[in-house]
Amino acid sequence: MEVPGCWDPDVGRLLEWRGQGVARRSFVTERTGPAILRFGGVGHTATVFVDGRHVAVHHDGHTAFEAVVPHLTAGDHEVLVHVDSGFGAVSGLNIPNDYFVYGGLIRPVELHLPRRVPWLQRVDVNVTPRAGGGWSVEAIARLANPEDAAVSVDLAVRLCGVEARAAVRVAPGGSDERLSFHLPASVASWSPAAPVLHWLDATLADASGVYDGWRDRIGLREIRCDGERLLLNGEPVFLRGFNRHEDHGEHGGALPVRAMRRDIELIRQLNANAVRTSHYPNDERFLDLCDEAGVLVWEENHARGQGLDQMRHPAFRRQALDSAQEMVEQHRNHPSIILWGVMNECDSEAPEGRDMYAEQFAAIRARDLTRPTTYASCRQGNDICQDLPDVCGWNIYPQWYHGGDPAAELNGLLERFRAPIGHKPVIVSEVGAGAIPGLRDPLRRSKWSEDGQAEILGRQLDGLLWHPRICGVFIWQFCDVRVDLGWYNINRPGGINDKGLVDRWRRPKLAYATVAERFARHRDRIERE
Ligand code: ADA
Repeated sequence: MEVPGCWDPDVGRLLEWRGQGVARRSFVTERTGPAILRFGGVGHTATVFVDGRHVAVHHDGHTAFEAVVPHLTAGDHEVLVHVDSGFGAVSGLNIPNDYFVYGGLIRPVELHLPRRVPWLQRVDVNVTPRAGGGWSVEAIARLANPEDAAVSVDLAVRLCGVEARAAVRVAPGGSDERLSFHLPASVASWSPAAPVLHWLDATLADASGVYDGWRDRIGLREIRCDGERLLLNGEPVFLRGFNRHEDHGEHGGALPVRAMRRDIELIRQLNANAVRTSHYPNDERFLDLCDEAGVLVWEENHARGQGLDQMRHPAFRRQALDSAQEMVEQHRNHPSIILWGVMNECDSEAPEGRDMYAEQFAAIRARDLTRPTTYASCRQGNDICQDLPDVCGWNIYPQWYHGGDPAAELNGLLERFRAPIGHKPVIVSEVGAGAIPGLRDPLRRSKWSEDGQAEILGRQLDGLLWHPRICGVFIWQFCDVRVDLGWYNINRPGGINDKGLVDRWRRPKLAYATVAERFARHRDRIERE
């Protein structure tokens, strides 16, 4: 099979295969030294062996991991990845769900053969604006030290023509070293209108010279809550967004970059400015494209719709927390990410669920205080966690799953949650309606028709987009997605969640024009104000 790729796309003999598989590949090294295998995402549990020796295990297909072999002799080698896409004991996050859990090496795999084991593992930046202009930058270098004794090294970080250096003593086991410096106001900031990116370069040197380096692309921008508003670089921002699954009629869950690029083009043509990575951390290459295009991202950890029983799965708590932590640690340098979300529609009614929400928000805040936190709830009146995030997100489906006026439903929730939310920003994190591509109804009333979807979405947006209390609406959803077999008969004709504005091959439905028009009108009026 292709890597990246999934073994169960829409056609082929493995269409229904849920379970175990083995990927095997030989490679040759020309000199003896360390080898690092980096897996962008293996769906969903990977156990990695090099030359028959176990080197790594990782749960969940939506975050990256590394397998390090400190000493590989020159010659022929074999990497073998045991992949498990099965539901059951091994994974608490992957269950039969309203999307498809694809199996295989769904994101890129890299083999690095450095001269020595890297000490400079990564550099993260915290960027904050300075009073009077310019930016304060804190660069946090994660250093490894596999020796038994402390070692002195010179750390240097360069960004936008400014260099910061320090002589640091790295304790055995490693340490985080922080360098702070300022950038002048003349350095271009990052915004959706002008998404300027800068290279950050870091090096590590000892008496023999530079022996390690790190390079990453960053952007200078600030996102924060200000009462009921979200401010981007000090200005209120309204999120007109799409929920997007990594799913495609041709590529399954392993989209090539050209397909990701196309999605971003379509999202921009729809006059949206934001994407929610429902319901898992996304491929880093998609986040890179969002950085470049100035698309704002609500990224969330993996978990969708687990009730209390499913949250009691012995692996759920640990794996959901790992997913949140790995997401922040791996993606925090992406300027496009402006919100960290957790556990879509899990049990936020029970005290046990509340503990898990609180634990995940604490873990995120311990790693990154420069972005607000959020989660999308469908528990409406019974939710007991609305006080926990910085931004509240509500999934509502007026006119689709039940009748009712969209603005009245939102007002009801605002009233109900008045005390716990106070003046926090509120986002409608999901709203939408389904349509079977090609099904038409000249009366625009029939459920599942393209006309009906356009009609309902129009009404939903007319009721919500202009509501003065909210700062964003995310439509469910950008593209149709395949669902698990277990969901086939729950309002999912053809095994598809068909609330997409485009189908699984990105062909637009009628509602495409409706949404593009509403979003454009909203954008133009906000810009005029
Ligand atoms: C939910 C959920 C989505 C999807 C959607 C729907 O609110 O968060 O994953 O299932 O509803 O289509 O009903």
